[in-house]
Amino acid sequence: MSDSHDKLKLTRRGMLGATATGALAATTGAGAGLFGGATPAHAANKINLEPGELDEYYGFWSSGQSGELRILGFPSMRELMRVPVFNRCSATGWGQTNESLKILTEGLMPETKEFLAARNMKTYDNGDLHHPHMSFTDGTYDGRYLFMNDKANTRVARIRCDVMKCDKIIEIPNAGDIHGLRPQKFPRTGYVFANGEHEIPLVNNGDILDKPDEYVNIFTAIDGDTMEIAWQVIVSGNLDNCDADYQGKYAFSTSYNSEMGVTLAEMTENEMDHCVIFNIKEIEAGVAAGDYQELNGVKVLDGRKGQNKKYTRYVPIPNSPHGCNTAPDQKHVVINGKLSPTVSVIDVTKVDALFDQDADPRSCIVAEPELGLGPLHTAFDGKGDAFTTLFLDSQIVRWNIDKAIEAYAGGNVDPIVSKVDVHYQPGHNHTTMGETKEADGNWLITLNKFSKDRFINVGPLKPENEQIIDISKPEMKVVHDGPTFAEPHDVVLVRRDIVNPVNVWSRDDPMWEEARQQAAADGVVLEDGADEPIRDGNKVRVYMWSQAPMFSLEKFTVRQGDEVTIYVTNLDDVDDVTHGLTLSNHGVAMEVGPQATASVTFTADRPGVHWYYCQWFCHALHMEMRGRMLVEPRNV
Ligand code: RUQ
Ligand code: CUA
Repeated sequence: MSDSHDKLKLTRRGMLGATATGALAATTGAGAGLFGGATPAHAANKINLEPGELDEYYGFWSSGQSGELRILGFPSMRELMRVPVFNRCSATGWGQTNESLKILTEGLMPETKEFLAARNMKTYDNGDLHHPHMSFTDGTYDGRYLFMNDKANTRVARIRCDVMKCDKIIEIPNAGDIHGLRPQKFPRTGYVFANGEHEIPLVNNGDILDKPDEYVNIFTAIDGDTMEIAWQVIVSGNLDNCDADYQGKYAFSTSYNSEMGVTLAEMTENEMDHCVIFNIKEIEAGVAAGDYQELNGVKVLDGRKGQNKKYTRYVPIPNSPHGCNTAPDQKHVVINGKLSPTVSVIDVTKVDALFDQDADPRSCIVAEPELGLGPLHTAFDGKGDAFTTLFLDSQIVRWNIDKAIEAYAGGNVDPIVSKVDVHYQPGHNHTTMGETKEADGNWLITLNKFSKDRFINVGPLKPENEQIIDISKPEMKVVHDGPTFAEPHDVVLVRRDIVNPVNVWSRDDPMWEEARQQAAADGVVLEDGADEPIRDGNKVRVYMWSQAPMFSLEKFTVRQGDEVTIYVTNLDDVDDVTHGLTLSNHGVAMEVGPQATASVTFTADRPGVHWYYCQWFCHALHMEMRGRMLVEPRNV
């Protein structure tokens, strides 16, 4: 009796408490953020989400040498999805299904295909994904695509944001190891700009080896709609990071090795390196006028120093600059000095004069504040402040762009607003919507290369540490530590209303067009499946559908040595009912999303009984969702 009495009292107290808090929230106008004991912060800057609450932003994360893209909810930092791109994926069969292998291989150069074939490799197994960026329309994200580079194997990939799957991967000919990557911001993407980082001979066939002064570097413009190479420009020095302006006129790339050195001493010899500015209209005119050589099917223009062509200008920058970030004010580009404690601010309206009147290339620089040691990347709040990572100081410095310009012009003002310690050695940082003209100034995330003592120890290999900083007030505050596995370089934070993926695939999707055509040739409709395998010499095609909790085939029989292709079409058209097919002891597994078709090809060279089963828990009878492949021995 007294028990339930207490419970009642507690409940009543709880209710009263909630009501009282609610009333307080209503009177202070703080809104829903105060319910349920959440952080009593400004609604826009609430970091702790209650179970069931949704994030305000999508975060699209690179994963460096893991080769995938990761989607996190922001600011909760809940990992929502991993999208395999340059890696292989055990869960989804990326790198194994015919559909993914087509995407992974069709854009490779012929000699790369030969190289892989000679090693019995269907595709590269690794990638180094540094820079994911969303497509733009009119200076802000448009939710169509994400583009990203692979530094390890000189590739660029695209993800379709409607289904959040990679649909194109191309190898970039003539260039060495794609690093910096940015989409054109205006009028739209348009071009995707990609920097070759490591200089190589222009024709890298062994004729030129240890003659670094004959190496070149290549800047590439890709057509983001077709994923074909539009043009390339040969440059002097190497290329690190890049960005585009808001006028659609120029792209900018940093170069940490203007010396074209190959040893550390050679690479860091010069006090000044440079930022290369690419004149898009002049380059297009050069292409139209035929001022290029064709190499590996690509139009390559010469924009090296001393060519006196209007394709490029070289702006001297101290010293080994790294990050390149266009501000949401649509006017300024910040070049981050790395070995210099400064950043250099370019005014894009002063760039025309470099090309039209051959003005002093440094005349486009309107500020060069000294910020601290090791400036790598800069983000923006859209209200005039910039946030630069200081790798060596392990700090974020907040500074004001207008004040930096005033100081550079001789004014007696300090552009630095505040600094905050981060843990440790920050590389990229990013603000919410910060690389668009819709930067909202709510949050900054810093991607720190070292975590050291911030988490319980997991052995010699430590996670990186990503920290969220509230930048809504002049004094910045670190409000979250988040460990991550190797190695998120970069991230973009996109307002959630911009990203609208579907829940269920469309049966018309181009992803399985080849499966559709093969089925038609076999007189089969994918959605109906076939009762018996279709035999074509020693090639056997098995068509089945899945619908929770069964496959249409409880068994099928093949002969030892057959090359078997299994097509599975998922007839479920319910949100979140993904099936899979794992074939035991064959290393075969694939994801089949609702209304999708997926296929996998393998050789059935193990006689006996082999079960296949669904590896995505889909139904109360999920365990029963299985069938047998019977492999007849060859000599029977
Ligand atoms: S880079 S830590 Cu590969 Cu983006 Cu600057
Ligand atoms: Cu289908 Cu589990």
